[in-house]
Formats: sequence, C-alpha cells, structure tokens
Amino acid sequence: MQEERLESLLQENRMFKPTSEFTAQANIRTPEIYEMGQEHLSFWEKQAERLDWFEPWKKTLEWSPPFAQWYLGGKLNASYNCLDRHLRDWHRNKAALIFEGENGDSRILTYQDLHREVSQLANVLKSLGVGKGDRVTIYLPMIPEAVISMLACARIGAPHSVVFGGFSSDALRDRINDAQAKVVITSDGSFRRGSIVPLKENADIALQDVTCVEHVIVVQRTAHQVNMQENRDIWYHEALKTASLDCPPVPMDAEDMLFILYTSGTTGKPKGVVHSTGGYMVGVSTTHDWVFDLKEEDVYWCTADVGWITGHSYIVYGPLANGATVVLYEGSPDYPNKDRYWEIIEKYQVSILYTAPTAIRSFMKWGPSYPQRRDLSSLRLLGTVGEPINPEAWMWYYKYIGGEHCPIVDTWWQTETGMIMMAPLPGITPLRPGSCTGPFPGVKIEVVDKTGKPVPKGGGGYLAIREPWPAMLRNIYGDPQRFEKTYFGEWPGIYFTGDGAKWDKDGNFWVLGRVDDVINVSGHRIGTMEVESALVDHPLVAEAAVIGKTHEIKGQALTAFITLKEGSEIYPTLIDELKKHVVRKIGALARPEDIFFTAELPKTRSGKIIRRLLRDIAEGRALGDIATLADTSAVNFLKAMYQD
Ligand code: 6R9
Repeated sequence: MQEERLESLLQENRMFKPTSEFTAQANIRTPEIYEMGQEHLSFWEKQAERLDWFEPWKKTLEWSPPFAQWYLGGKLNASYNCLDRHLRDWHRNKAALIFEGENGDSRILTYQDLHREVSQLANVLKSLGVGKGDRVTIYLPMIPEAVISMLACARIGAPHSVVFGGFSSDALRDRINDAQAKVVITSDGSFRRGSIVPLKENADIALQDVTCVEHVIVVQRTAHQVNMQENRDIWYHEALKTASLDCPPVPMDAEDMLFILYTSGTTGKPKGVVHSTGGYMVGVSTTHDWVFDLKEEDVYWCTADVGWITGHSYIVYGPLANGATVVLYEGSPDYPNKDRYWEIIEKYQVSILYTAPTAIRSFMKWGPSYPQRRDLSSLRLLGTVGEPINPEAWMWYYKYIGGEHCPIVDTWWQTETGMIMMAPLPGITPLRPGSCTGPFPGVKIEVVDKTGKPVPKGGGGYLAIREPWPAMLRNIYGDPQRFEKTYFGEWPGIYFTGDGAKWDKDGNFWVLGRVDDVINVSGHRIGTMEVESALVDHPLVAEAAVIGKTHEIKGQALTAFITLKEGSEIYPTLIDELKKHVVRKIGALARPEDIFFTAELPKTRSGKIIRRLLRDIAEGRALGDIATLADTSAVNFLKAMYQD
C-alpha cells in the first residue's frame, strides 16, 4: 500500500500559494519565523510568554534523554489560563462554548459561565476527597460537562484520564485500574443516531472489578432510568446546587502532570501517555493560534471527540487558552440528515473547521448536494488531522467546502506529541494536496534510515524528531521502561514516531502511515495485538492475526484471520458472534470488518505470524519474499480461500 500511495503522491504537483488577501491579515506573515524557530530554546522561551504564570520559570529546558523538562521552576494553572484570565475585560461575556446536541438542543456558555461551573465542580471534587495528584476518569459524551470536568480537574491539580465514550466497559475498567482513579465522572447515557448509549450501565459493569474508585459523579443527559449506588454515586446537577462558586486555582509546577490519555501501541496493553502542564499549554496555545490563524471573531469548530488527543488539545486547552469561541457537537455527521455539519456551520456561522480525512471521504461519497444546500460562506480556513489525506479528498474539501478560497491546514501530530508538529502556516506556506508541508517553527523533524541518519531530500524512511519540544509526552504512566524503549529505543535521543514518510526536493513531507503494528481506522489508532487478544479470549479461538486493509472511507479496516481450537466447528453465526465479542471487549471502533477462518496462519520458523503476508493476501497483491516461511501450505490455502 505504501509504495502505491507513494507513487501516486509523487506525481502530485498541484500547489496553492497563500492569496495576498489572506497573507495580509494572517497572524504569521513573514517566513523569518522559521529562522527564529531554528533558535529552538529562545523561540520556545518567547512563546511561553503568551501564558499567565504565577511564578516565572528559571530554566527553559533540561534534556536528559529520554526525559525532558520544560520551563523548570515555573508555576501556573491550566484552568486559570483557559478561564480566569479572560474574565478581566469584556471577554467574560464572550461565548466560550457553543454546544449543539444531537437532538438540536443547544447551550451557549460564556467564559464567565464556564468559569462558574468549573469552579463549582472543582469544589465538589474536593469535597469528595480529590486533591492534587489524584486521578479522575472521565467517561462522557460530547457535552459541555466533558470540558467542564477536564478543567475542574486541572483547577485542583488532579490529572484527568478521559476515556472515549465509545469504549466498552472492559476497556474502561482497564483504564480506570491502570490510572488508579479515585473518582469517575460519567453520564446516564449519550445520544447516538437517535438511540441511547448506556454509559452509566457500562461504568457500573466496569466498576465491579475495580477497588480504587470511591465515588461516581453522574451527569443527567438522556434522563433514562439508571441505578444509583448509595454512598458511591452522586448526581452532578444536585451536587452543583450547593457548591461554592469560589475555587482558587492550585499553582502547579510546569512539570506537574496535567493528564493521562490512553492510546494504542504495538502490545496488547494501551499506553497511558502522560502530559505536563507548562510545556503542553505553551505548545497547544501557540500552534492553535498560528496554524488556525485564530482571530477574536472566529467561530472555531473541531469535530473530534474530547476522548482523543485532538479534542484535548484543539477543543479544550489550545482554543480556550486563546480565548476562542468553540463549537461542541454531540452527534454524528449524518444524523438526522447527511447535511448536519453544514447545517451547524450555517447556524453558528462557523469560520474555522477542523475535521478528519475519513469524514471528508464520507462527504465525497454522499455527494456535493448536501453542502450545496447550506450557506458555508462564513468559512475562511479548513483543517484536517488523523491520517494521511489523499489528494482527491483534499481537492474535494477545497472546492465544495472551502469554496476554493479557504486554505487547508493538513496537521500531522500524535497523542504523544501533544501539539501539532507539522502543518502549513496558512499566511506563508504554499499548500500541496496530500502533504502536511513541513515542521512547525521550533520543531525539528527528519526522515531517517534504519540507523537514524537523515536520508537525502527526495528519499523515504522513518519519521523522527530530533529535538525535544514543549508538549512532548513525559512518560508512559507507571512504565518508564516502556516509554524509553518505545520512543527512544531505536536511536538514543531521537524520538521515533512509528510513521513512515518521504520528503521531497522542496522539503515537503509526505506521511505514508504507520510502520508498526498499529492500524489507523477512521483516524483512530488500534493495536493489532489488542484486537487479537480480544479474539483469542473467545472460547473457540486458538489463534488470531489482525491486519489493516485499505478501505475507501475508513482509510484502513480491520481484517482478522483465525484458527479455531481442535474439535471446534464453524457455524453460521460464529463470525457475527466474534465481531460482537471484540465490540464487548474493546468497543465498536475495533469491530473487524472481515473475519476469515484458516487451518493455519503463516509463520516464520521462529513462530512469529507474518502479518505482511496476510496484508498482501488481503490486498490481492503478489506475494513478496516468503523465504522465512516455515510452511508454505498455509499461504497457498489462504490465497485460495481469499480469491473465492
Ligand atoms: C492527532 C492524532 C497519530 C497517528 C500518526 C499518523 C496519523 C495523524 C496525520 C497522520 C498523516 C496527518 N496521522 N495526523 N498521518 N497526516 N495529518 O491523530 O493522534 O490518534 O495519536 O494518531 O495518526 O500515523 O502517527 P493519534
């Protein structure tokens, strides 16, 4: 897949220079900014001034690979930077959150409103015994209370761990246990395409095997009947009624943990990515301001879920630190109609839209009539994130959504990087459909070979980050060895991204996708091992191998190859049962698209499953080198089966 994509990309020579009108009004207008970025330390020192610090930092960076510390000795609070400092002038009455529910209900919270509710919830958390350093798990839909909960935790220095509402009770349980959370914040349910997802019920099941959680705060969203466990469960709205409005923000050390966010890796166990307070806030606020060219009057909408890093950095912390007006939408793009996004843009006069290539490919499939029936003239800038965008989807987005006048910022970054690492600066960088252009000022990214040496321009290899950056992950929660091995194990002192890429003669980067056992389904990272463990957990399954197969809309889809235990019979509903089993163990996002039964899996002589061969078979490609294969009959069998 990578070679094919690369070939077609290299023929891609369309280029869109910033228009003079856009440049004239842009936040960043001069290319010298890149030279300033070369002076890595002074550059990031200057950017830190955009935050309010209770105490100034004494040293910008302490780098003892793999551990970085930024803004040492500085004290600040993320919630103070997102809220309190905007209350000094008229901004207190500016809309901070514009919430649109799936049912069409809406709620607008000004910065003052948000500050009030955050302070109250922070006091409730304190009354439940949550203090600095205690972890809180948040399992909520895309409703204002999700943002409020994150900021309330930040206010009292309690790291949050947001778990995406689409995860199953098993996945939630593992994440609660790994973080040893003291409190869980959830809701009775969430609306999804007209039905109710029973979040509280999932949380109750998860908590059956958990001993660390003392209390559950329950937001009422769907108002259906749920069980409330005495002495443990508390209604959010009732607790807030009596909570004081005054909750002073706790001064945090720049290096104190702001949050943990779990993401998939190459082993079965998700990694708890740890982010700091100071460096993270500097990174997300600077990139949000410059990449999205944020203006006071903008209505900014990022369609990600707060359960992912994109939601953390570019719905909550970056935009609110910058005093933006942020749209928060609860539902799906096709509910009740396929023009829901465009309806929202028209309704709130959205000027900046940040979404994912997988969504754009769905819109393409539905056709331009849906955006055409709405007024999208308020849009002035578009963004994408989550996976490589194919040039055709880029062009469609540019034409039908951006009306051929909005720059598109293709932003490459990761849960671990915390902030956007590569993207155009829309006032100065020429756009190339399918390329995220190049690194943000102050970021040093290279394409390197197996030994960690940069390949010449025009070549391809692995994407690596040469210097530490402020928003980089600080650790994997509770597992510093895994942190070092995963990210700095290949080449000491150089961060390995897990992505393959090519840079062209002009220095533009073309990211090709993951080179490890991580699959990107609709922009969501899923580890093959996680799905394999879920499958072998089924009583009939002996072995499972999961691969990513190219998919028109999702980018990649999961295909599983399975061998059954001795004496097990295949019956008609087994495939369906196995898919359901994975959904129960992980969540709907990990449901395999296809499942194939086979007598054997292709393995190396040392017994490792050769996923590369399975990928070739699934993609219908000629098989590469099979010299390492222990038994070629398995491959012949699989090929014959696949072609049937
Ligand atoms: C922010 C986010 C990270 C992985 C990353 C890469 C892929 C993200 C991309 C992109 C090409 C882009 N990725 N943005 N690939 N172009 N603009 O998505 O974080 O969920 O951790 O995923 O997503 O493969 O390594 P995360």
